[in-house]
Amino acid sequence: MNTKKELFDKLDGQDIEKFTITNDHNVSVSAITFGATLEEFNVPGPDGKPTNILVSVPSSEELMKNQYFCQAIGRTAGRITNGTFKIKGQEYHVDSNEGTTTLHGGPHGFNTQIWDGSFDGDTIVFTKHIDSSEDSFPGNIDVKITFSLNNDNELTATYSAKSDADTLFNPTQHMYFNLSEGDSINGQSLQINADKYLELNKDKTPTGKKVAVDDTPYDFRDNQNLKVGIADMKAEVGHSYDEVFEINDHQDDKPVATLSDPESGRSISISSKRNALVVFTPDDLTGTNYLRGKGGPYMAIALEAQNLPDTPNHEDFGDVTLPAGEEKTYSIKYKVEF
Ligand code: FUC
Repeated sequence: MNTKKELFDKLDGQDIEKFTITNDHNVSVSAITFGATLEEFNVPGPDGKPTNILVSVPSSEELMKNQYFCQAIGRTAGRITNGTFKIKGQEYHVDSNEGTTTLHGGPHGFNTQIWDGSFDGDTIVFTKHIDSSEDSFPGNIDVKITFSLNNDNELTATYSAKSDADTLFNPTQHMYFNLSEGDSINGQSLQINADKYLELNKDKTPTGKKVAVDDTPYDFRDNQNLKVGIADMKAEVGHSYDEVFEINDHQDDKPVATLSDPESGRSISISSKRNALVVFTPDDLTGTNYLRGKGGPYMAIALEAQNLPDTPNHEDFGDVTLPAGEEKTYSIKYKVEF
């Protein structure tokens, strides 16, 4: 194992640092202090040469303007209807950033923050104190995000927070993957351990209804080719994937989803105790060159392990409350094979 710290660039006069961990199999992970963003996840291919399997934006300035590319998301992943929710009967309104909706923690979410970075042994550690006045959520919070890589080729992201008032905490990493050497995900396939997905309103907030995936393009239980899935979605639903899957109860050591690319032989399995996975296959990235200098429709797939969004506005969505004075930690593990 090997670690390296370097200057990535500058944002508003502040240094943005880049931290890299490389394991004994030539797999490496790099994260930058702006947005606690994963810049690189280099994984060897058939010829042994590592390729970055992430969409990666070359400057902090450009990253700010883009679609959360591989950035940390918090306090709450996904959409909160009207930026409104109740905790213990008390109603809160938080800032919106998509019409009346609060998306991915709002306008001052984790992805907009410059984090304090360091190494703890081989682990990248990002910390930040976020004041309630800054992001409009109740409670001043201390957040710690870590990224570690081991010699089993597992990248683990952890998110811990402690607040001085009851608040919400539902973080994720907005990963965008393309496992191939090419510029689209068409040949790749996805398996998801989900019997149900969420019905969404036109503005993509949940209606509260859970729908069975049986006999629909939402059925990824037996591995589905993404090109076929996207074509079926367009024909049957009218758009490509931007969906929330409810993850079935599962054993801790069983992945919730696996993305694989038969051509390069690479695969990535995602393990987490969270009850949701967001799948987003953007068709509007033409004109960007964030996939190894290329860009275009379906150049990557976003996979976001999280708790169901818009909790606590739906009774059976679970609980993402962070009670005052308690520390909560979530983790997401990405295991690559090649
Ligand atoms: C996903 C989607 C959204 C959005 C964003 C970048 O989580 O659900 O629609 O565009 O990421």
